[in-house]
Amino acid sequence: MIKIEQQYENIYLISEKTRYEAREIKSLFPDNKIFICDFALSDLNTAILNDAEVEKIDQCFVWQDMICVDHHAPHESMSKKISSVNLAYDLRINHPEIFADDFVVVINHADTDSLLSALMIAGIFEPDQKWLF
Ligand SMILES: [Mn+2]
Repeated sequence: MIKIEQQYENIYLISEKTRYEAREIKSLFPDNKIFICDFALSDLNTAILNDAEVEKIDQCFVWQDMICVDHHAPHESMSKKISSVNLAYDLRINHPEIFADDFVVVINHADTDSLLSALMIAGIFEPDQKWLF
């Protein structure tokens, strides 16, 4: 059972475990638009590995109405060295329209790329190139 460990503004740190299904995250925030930063969904990864058609916005996969800002996806676009911060930056710069309504940001750990990508997606930190890797 996942639980919310910490909340700051619209950023939620959930308990860390090895696998997450999309529905587990959605059940925590059933009424919200959800951005996931810097961790993977196992069912999304399965779809990617099976070459399923998965919608993308910029370099981020859209899965079960959630936008996954995560560089861990098993996809060729992520095989180069890239940080979730870069994905967050590009999304913020290129797609301001998807941030117009209320939303939540979900992270499952609190290292640098997780926090920076979440702060940028949440709109608390302005996107700045100095944080790119
Ligand atoms: Mn991380």
